[in-house]
Amino acid sequence: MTVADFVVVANRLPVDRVEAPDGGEEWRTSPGGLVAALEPMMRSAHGAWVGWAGQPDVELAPFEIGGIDLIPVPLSAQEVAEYYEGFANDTIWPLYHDVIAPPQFHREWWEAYVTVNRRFAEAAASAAAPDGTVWVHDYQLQLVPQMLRELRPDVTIGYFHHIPFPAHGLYAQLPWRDQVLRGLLGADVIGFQRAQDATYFLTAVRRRLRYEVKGSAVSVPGDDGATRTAIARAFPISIDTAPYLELAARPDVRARAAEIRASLGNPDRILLGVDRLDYTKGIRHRVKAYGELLAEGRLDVENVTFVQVASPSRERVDAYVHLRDEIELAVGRINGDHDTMGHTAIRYLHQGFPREEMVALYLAADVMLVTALRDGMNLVAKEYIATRSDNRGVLVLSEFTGAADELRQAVLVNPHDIEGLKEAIMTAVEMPVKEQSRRMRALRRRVLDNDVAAWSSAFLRALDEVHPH
Ligand code: GDG
Repeated sequence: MTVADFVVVANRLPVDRVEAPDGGEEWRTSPGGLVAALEPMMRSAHGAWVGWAGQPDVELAPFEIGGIDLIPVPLSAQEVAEYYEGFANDTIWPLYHDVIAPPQFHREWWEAYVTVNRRFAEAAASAAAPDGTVWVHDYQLQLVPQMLRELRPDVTIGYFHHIPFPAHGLYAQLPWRDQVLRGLLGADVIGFQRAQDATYFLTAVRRRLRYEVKGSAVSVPGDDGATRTAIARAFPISIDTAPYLELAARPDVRARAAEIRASLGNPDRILLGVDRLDYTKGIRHRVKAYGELLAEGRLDVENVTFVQVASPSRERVDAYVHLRDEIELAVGRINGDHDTMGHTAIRYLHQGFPREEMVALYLAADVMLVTALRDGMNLVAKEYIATRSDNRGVLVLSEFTGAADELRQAVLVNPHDIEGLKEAIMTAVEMPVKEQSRRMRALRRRVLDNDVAAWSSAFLRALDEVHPH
């Protein structure tokens, strides 16, 4: 049995099962920013990661990869449908993203969520060393902090919420609103992306549970009559900048960027969108605005192309199936109306790509369109900025992303306002080089000085202040 001083708990283990050279299967670490941020800590403290391996109905023994102990939590196919696709992705996700899609409330999904959260809490409780630290991640596991505290009152517990926390009027719709607040308050530090998210959470705590709140500190009453303090505040997440800087400087990646431009007919301007195909990302709004600019003759396919990468996501959830149909209908119409033999209006790619190709796309793009209707942070915006070492390029950024709190020199937009979005796209397309570099310089400073390592150390420092060992 693994006993670790530092335990990360997340829905997914940071590994993917891939085909081995001998035709069998092997594990490969998935190159997420979270792994990169936590890796040094995982190695220096004896670290373990608790999570689902991604395959239903498979029981796996703990294993080690790259110096990190991985502790798989099994999920049955029914639990994947009810806890993950159901409660996490069809109840909490839409509710917390301002009900852009209607959240589905089902009691069986909630029961599965409780059962699975308990399984994660038990796995973390057995993995943590006496007086160890456990860092729980994201909306799939909101009950784990309290469940873990009951099992292991000696451990220090952090929780980070990667998505928005909604205003009280929306949060109050959740039939299990009090249980979820109590679940989160099991943590010593509850981290959010933006100050606004922390404020909404603290308002819900005050209004629903009537606990005393002073600044970012909540007095949480215990069974024994004593109270403990939980801190709720913002820790804006970032990216691991080093691999983006390296890839952006690599000659083969730069050559690939030039090749992409050439294969699109070397247009004067390439616009780019990169998103999981998700209704929160505002892909329809950006396609609509762009289509109108073409129809009005303000943009011309002879010299402008829009590349939209929409990587497949949550394909078994109904709302995502409908969204894909809507977007593909809109893209098909615009291309039908405006394509010429040599030029396309929208190059739409419903595919995932390796990171090298993503960086080549970022390098090829003159304008990056991030028009989310609601987004916890949006890392794509930060990745684009990190790759722009020549200080060229323009980021169009929705006000409703966490990133907008930090990236003030972007062209900020309200994506619901289609006329405003069209103006923002034109401003970006026509922006003089001098203005581009003035803005990009400031944006790059912000992103390079505040990378994911700075984020994780700020969070762990706050945890240490509340619960010093
Ligand atoms: C959640 C919150 C918050 C996408 N397609 C491909 C690909 N990606 C990569 C991007 C980026 C990541 O996936 C997406 O991160 P985002 O932040 O943009 O959005 P979510 O997936 O919704 O993430 C969000 C985040 O958690 C972190 O806290 O910022 O608000 O919703 O890194 O580059 N990567 C590759 N191929 C693809 O096709 N290689």
